[in-house]
Amino acid sequence: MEITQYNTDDVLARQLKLADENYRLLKTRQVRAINVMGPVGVGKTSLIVRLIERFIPCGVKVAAIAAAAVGDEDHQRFLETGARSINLTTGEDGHIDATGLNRALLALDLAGINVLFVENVPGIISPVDYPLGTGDEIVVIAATSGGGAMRKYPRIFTQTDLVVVNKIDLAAATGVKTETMSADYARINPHGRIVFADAKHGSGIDELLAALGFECDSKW
Ligand SMILES: Nc1nc2c(ncn2[C@@H]2O[C@H](COP(=O)(O)OP(=O)(O)OP(=O)(O)O)[C@@H](O)[C@H]2O)c(=O)[nH]1
Ligand SMILES: [Mg+2]
Repeated sequence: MEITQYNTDDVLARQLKLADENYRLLKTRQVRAINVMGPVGVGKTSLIVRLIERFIPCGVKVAAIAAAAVGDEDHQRFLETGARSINLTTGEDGHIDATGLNRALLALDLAGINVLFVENVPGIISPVDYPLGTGDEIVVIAATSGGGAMRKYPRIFTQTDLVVVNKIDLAAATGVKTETMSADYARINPHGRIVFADAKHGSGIDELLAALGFECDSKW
């Protein structure tokens, strides 16, 4: 007789249950949580930092969870903004899972927090398979990676209703066309919204805030 160490269905069922617990915990604490996914180096941390810089003067209390295989560079960048932050060491995992987020939520002081950013492990395939219970999701890609991500790896884009194409200041260098990317996304996800940004110089941040439904005097 052959037995396996674990049943994949059990593992997935447990992740879904924990994601649901995370969702309920965040809802009870009135925290709006945003899972920020996307490949390595596209500007996830830079965009989150830009958003935090806009939230803080509006009186919005922000926390951010940084995932890192090793080290805590992004966590340090979040702390520099004045936001509350926690570093989640993810080792060899290609994603944050609901268990990891649950631990981070319990370790993080959520009292008074209105918005929580969760910067996922870099990737365009794996993170979307692991529901976290965050409620909101953003996929970040960069104009520097060429324009084909949505055509070649459509699943994350069909499942996520907000895409940021960052590093748009470098689009001329790579020949990426915003109209083509908009058309690709509209084909894959007619309900989705696409925002073009340059986190280095601060453009597109207003559009991103609007896409998230944020106004300075809004109560989240
Ligand atoms: N030119 C340009 N550079 C950018 C932009 N956004 C980020 N960068 C730069 O790109 C590099 C990576 O940015 P990060 O914000 O660390 O990217 P990330 O996606 O968080 O990276 P990982 O966490 O390592 O996956 C940094 O040197 C940023 O200064 C942009 O819009 N334009
Ligand atoms: Mg980062």
